[in-house]
Amino acid sequence: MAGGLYRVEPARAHDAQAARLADEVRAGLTARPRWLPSKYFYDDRGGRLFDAITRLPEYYQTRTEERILAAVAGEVVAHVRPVELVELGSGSGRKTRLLLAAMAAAGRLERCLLLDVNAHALQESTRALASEFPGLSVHGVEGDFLDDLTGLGPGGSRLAVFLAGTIGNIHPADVPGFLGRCAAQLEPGDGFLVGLDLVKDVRRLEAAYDDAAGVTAEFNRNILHVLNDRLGADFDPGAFEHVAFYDAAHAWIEMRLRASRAQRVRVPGAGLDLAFAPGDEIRTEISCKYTRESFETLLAGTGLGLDRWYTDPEALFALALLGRRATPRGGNR
Ligand code: AVJ
Repeated sequence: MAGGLYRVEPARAHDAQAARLADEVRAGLTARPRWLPSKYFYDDRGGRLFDAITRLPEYYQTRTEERILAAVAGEVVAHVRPVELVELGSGSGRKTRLLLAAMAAAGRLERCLLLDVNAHALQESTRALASEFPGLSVHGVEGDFLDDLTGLGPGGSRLAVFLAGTIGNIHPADVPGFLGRCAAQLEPGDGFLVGLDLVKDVRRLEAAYDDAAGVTAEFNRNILHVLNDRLGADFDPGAFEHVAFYDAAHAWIEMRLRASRAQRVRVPGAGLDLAFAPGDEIRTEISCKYTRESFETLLAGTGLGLDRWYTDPEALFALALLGRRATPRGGNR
């Protein structure tokens, strides 16, 4: 029970975060097509709904990734030899333990740094990890992986991980820039383990985002609850229908909310007064599906190279172990 040290701090002041939310919502809901950043799914209720998704029969991603990770954590740690684990978008942090245990077994575990948008989830997981791993120093940074990476500080003997296929939420055109910024927080020899959902049968993909129990639908509508809570909006989430489909040309799942009737919505915190016609849609998420080839293409010039590619027997999901190269050729801004 002898707990290690832990602390949580915001990457930027809370009023700056609130201003960013208002700006992003204003930009997204006045754009055509309308859209919202998917990081706003994850308030406490959204985090619980996502945890419920991970246990659905249709949502193969989490259990498959966990199986791969359990099999390869030791090899990843032996390859990178890290003293510090950094997790981007850590959420409830379950898979973090597998990696920390492998680092502890190698006798090199010192620090763990978690970056997540949900401060409560960070409080919970940092406290739990500090008590489970004696002597471990755990640091939580409340922020998002697109804007707050520099809050992670410099690398060195660092293994960074970005699991669950969350990189799929980033538009492929923005992935090389994102990877370059990740590389900038790493030193040569450091590792970056990335979870990727793979291209597969369309029915299997679509079922994973439109489950029979309706949990994903409720998760999707939760983003409207978040705008109600944080911006004083008066969305009626029940007046929006869950839409999820695979766009083969882009190789991504797209989730939308579709107005089921005409309605007016006020979003005072973003200064908006919106009119929706029946059938009007808001895009709430893209979740890109990769192949080894399509992902490797995005690595060029990022300062990261593919060291290992791990997958399950059915090739549903992959873990790509990237290594920080000594000579990046630009692309890290
Ligand atoms: C947590 C971003 C990996 O894209 O599959 C689950 C989120 N959205 N069901 C994903 C999600 C709908 C999930 N990630």
